[in-house]
Amino acid sequence: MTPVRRFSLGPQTALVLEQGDITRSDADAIVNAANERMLGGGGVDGAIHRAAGPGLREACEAVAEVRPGVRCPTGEARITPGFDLKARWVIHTVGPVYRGAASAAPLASCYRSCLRLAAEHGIGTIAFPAISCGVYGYPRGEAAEISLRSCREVLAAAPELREIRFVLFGDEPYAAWLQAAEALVR
Ligand code: AR6
Repeated sequence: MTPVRRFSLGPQTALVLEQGDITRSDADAIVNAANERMLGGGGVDGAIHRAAGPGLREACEAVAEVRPGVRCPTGEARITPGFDLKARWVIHTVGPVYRGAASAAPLASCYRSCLRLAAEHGIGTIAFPAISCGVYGYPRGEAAEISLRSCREVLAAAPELREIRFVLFGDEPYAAWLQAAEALVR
């Protein structure tokens, strides 16, 4: 059995923590921890591109560059269809490379930007990975707290959002999010 825990993040929004592979999620939108070029990479980004098929790469290429080589600046988000995924949408965001306390604001901005896009598209369920917690080196416990605080802050602006899920890959990120939720959420 995959570990799953449910919490309530607001009057209409559930928080679901689960351990697993986000590419298999049936959420309306899954979030990709991308890089600024948005053309794929390793980790969850590579897994999402493989599972979504070549259409995702083409859709990412079509996203306008804001400056040479940058389609999505750190802390921002862009949306594409999900192609071969169960999810209808992929929301690509770019977390910060961890550099201590200065990284908190851009990480919080990722979560807010994703939920803003979700609200604009009437998305009911969104699944996040542990943004920045892989090669970008963010300590999991700090990232978990920032993620939950940021999501809770913008809930009021996303009235159609019924469920925010975190799909955590492995025991350690799952344990970090569970600890943060038990401390911060009812
Ligand atoms: N499902 C859910 N989570 C996953 C999966 C999966 N299938 N695969 C890995 N993770 P990372 P970052 C977890 O490195 O730190 C890429 O090359 C992983 O265990 O994917 O934001 C991009 O192109 C970790 O907990 O993303 C960027 O260049 C979390 O996802 C760069 O890495 C994030 O790890 C972004 O680095």
